[in-house]
Amino acid sequence: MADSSAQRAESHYFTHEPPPKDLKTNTTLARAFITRHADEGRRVVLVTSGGTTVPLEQQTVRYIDNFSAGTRGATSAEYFLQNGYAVIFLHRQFSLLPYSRHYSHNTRSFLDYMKEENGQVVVDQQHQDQMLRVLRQYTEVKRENRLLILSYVTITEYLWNLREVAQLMRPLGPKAMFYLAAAVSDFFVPQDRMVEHKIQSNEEFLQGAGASGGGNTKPPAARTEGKRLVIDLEPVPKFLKQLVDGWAPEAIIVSFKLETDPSLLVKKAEYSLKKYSHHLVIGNLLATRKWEVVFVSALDGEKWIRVPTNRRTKSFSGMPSLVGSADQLTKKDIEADDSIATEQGIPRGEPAVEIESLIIPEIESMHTKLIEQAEARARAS
Ligand code: 9Z3
Repeated sequence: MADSSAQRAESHYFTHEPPPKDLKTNTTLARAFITRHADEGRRVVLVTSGGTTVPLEQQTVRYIDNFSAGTRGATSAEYFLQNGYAVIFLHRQFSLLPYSRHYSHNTRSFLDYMKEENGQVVVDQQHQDQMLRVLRQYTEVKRENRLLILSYVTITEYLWNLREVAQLMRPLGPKAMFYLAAAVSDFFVPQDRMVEHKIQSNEEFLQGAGASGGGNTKPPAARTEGKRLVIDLEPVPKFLKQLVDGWAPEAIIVSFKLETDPSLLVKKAEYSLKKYSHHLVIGNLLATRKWEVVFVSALDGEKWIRVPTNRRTKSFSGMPSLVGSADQLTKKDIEADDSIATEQGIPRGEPAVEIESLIIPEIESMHTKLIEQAEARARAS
């Protein structure tokens, strides 16, 4: 059978972009983790989380990055663990981690939660309850060995890890799930168009035009022209197609679609579902992502999940006025009808609800249905 264009793009990418140095270590850890949980009949989810960098030089001083702190991924991982899953957490190095996220990347230092008492370090009274809850969950997950943490930095490191781990997850069949929350760059600098050394800004020290790849006639993708820095990126091949068709054909795949224009969100999510024929696209707007998301799936069509107004988490960059703006069906009635897949009848002043606590149970029941369907198909054949 002739190679599809997605297969050709895959093989071109992985022959030209070298694997990360720690790939073997990661795959060794992932293989042992997957085997153990497969033997125990557990569901395993690969959660991807955080941004990806696009280096401009081989000895990288400068790179392109994006906004993602990894909140979605780290928070979701905790709720998957709470729901009994084993979690492979493939995250951008130094982005948020499950459990420790409660005490990192804040305006407060973790030291602010502590005090000295009789020469000992102790957690101060007002944080005891919450920290004890988090610590208990973390300790249990560690004891049961249900969380494997792997990291990447660049887009290429991310893709290599995703492909290798996906292939290792194949024996899990429909018990494997991919939850692709990482904010993945759409554009990159191919290795053979990347200069080795730091791009010079001083015209007196300009380098020759050569990139590393012998015989490449294209100029370096990032270069100075006169006083200007010119960056000419190439598209990252769309690997979702390969994940769905080739790397993990039986797994349940949940992808995210991020937009800033409310009028595009649902259309783009539907387009993605149609194009890749996977199980679920979760659409979110940058400005409202902590309070609402839309599920687009073949199983249930379009379905909004929304945190009630009085239970929303705080967000400095969020824009409350945009909640409901991408919801073409119920746009006008959001305040009156925030009952869709949310907890109801919550009195004012109750603690904030993380939207992931609503997302994960929905996905878990969808996973259950899909596993049952796969088992029924297997029995019938
Ligand atoms: C998302 O849409 C995530 O929900 C966010 C989470 C990145 C918005 P934070 O890390 O933000 O909590 O601050 N992730 C996926 C974005 C993405 O790159 N999707 C690809 C696309 O839209 C497809 S897999 O093409």
